[in-house]
Amino acid sequence: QELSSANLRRAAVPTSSTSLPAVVRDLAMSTNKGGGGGKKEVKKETKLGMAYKKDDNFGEWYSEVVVNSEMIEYYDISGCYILRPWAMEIWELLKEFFDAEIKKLKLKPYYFPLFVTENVLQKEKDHIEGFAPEVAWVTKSGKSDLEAPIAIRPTSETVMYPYFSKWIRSHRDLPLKCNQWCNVVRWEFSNPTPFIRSREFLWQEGHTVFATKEEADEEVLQILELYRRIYEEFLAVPVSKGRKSEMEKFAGGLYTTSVEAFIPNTGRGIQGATSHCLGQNFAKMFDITFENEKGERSMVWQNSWAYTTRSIGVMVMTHGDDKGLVLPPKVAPIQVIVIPVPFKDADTTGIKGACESAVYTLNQAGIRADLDARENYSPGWKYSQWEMKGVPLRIEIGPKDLANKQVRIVRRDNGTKVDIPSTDLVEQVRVLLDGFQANLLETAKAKRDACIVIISTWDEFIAALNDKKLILAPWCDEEEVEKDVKARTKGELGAAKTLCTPFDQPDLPSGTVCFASGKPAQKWSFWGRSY
Ligand code: 87F
Repeated sequence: QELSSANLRRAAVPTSSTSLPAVVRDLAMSTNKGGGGGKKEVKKETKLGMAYKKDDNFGEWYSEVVVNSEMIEYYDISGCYILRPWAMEIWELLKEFFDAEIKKLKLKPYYFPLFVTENVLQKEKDHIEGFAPEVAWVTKSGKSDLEAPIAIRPTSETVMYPYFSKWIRSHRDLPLKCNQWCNVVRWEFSNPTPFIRSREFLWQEGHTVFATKEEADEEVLQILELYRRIYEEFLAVPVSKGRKSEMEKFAGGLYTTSVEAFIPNTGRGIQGATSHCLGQNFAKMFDITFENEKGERSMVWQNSWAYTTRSIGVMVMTHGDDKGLVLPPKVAPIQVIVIPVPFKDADTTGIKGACESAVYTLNQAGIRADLDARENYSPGWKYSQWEMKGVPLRIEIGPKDLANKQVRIVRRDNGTKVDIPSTDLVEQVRVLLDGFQANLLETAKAKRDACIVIISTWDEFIAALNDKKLILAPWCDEEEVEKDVKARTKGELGAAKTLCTPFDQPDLPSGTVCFASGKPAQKWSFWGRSY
């Protein structure tokens, strides 16, 4: 099993390695070299599993969770991280869902090169200007300088669109619907955080081309709905769909929609994914035109949209607790971990057989179950490790369970235990997993909703901001006013800005004024600090 064999081997030879999961580190430092060991010792070790608490030191807690759960290994280039199977398998499950859905929308898979010439990148210069400091360049091969430096894609508009221009000739070539799964590099300078802000990350980028604005508008929302489903149905993270302000939208596009999540512990909003209508800006820049049915030259309408591995980080922040990660069943690489609990002279072989049979039965039913049969670890030690990795359900089978033809199931989210007859295994596990998934979303939504405050004045706004709230405020929708709010809230924690204008708008009684300018309010918008 990948789980920890390497770490376990390392643990047997205690070193100073700080990259070991805390439980393994503690084990390595304990006097009991055998691992597992006496009951007392195990208890002490499992307690030491997590050094930080979510409510006490959120930043350290987060780093500890992603490392100890074996999702992430830190790398020796700042802002770059190793994604281990526990993270990549989640990414693959999300990808499987999203790919199947966009296939229904007739998206085709592409792969464009990683590199782009300076010349082409500059074509987008109006919009690239703000982003320029983040572009990474290759200037040498071996010891010799390249004839001209080439950039590593921070996004692929400039890589793709010259070829869209070449491929699109007539209305019969439309729509063109392209999606690629790849890595991109943005050399960020503000504090890097695994998944949330890294210098290289994984994403899908969709780029589509239509003959009419109506088709483009429709697709923007279809994709946004898929992003909502990724967050809410898979990651159990509540999000708000909405539209970005003129200041926060992608400057190269016509309008930007997004799904926005909120992290109660830090009081920060976080953009979950974006779906842009690019309008005809890029069509002009890259000369993407077609001959319409009347035989006239016409400019295309374009969209682009993306979600990234950041989504995994948002999920970790939302559900994790002081014991480590908590995974929603729909994305858990292992949904059920089966642990034999042998006792002194009990029928060890019988217990192991019952465990194997439980795993087999669950796997046959399409449930991701696995057996932890490692003999050098005590059951208690295994419990903590699988709790740290966030596995939703743990099944324990001991002598009493064997005799009674039952299994004990323990939930990761609330620790409740139930004994169920082995004959009902699949049915009961299904019910528990579904309940677990629903409970995570409900709990997260209740926590998020408890942070939303509706304000009407500047004083209320500042009070709510200091109180780490997600602020819903009546706004005049003027760019100057958003700039002004940014300037007036600038500080160590970062300025407040609009997160989005939710599509789901509360009533706006006439006469309502903007909280910041006193002018007539045009809409309700979410405001706050953000990632
Ligand atoms: C960083 C460096 C260079 C964001 C950048 O959102 C360029 C850029 O164009 C850049 N950071 N952007 C905007 C990306 C827009 C758009 N691209 C396709 C998306 C979705 C996927």
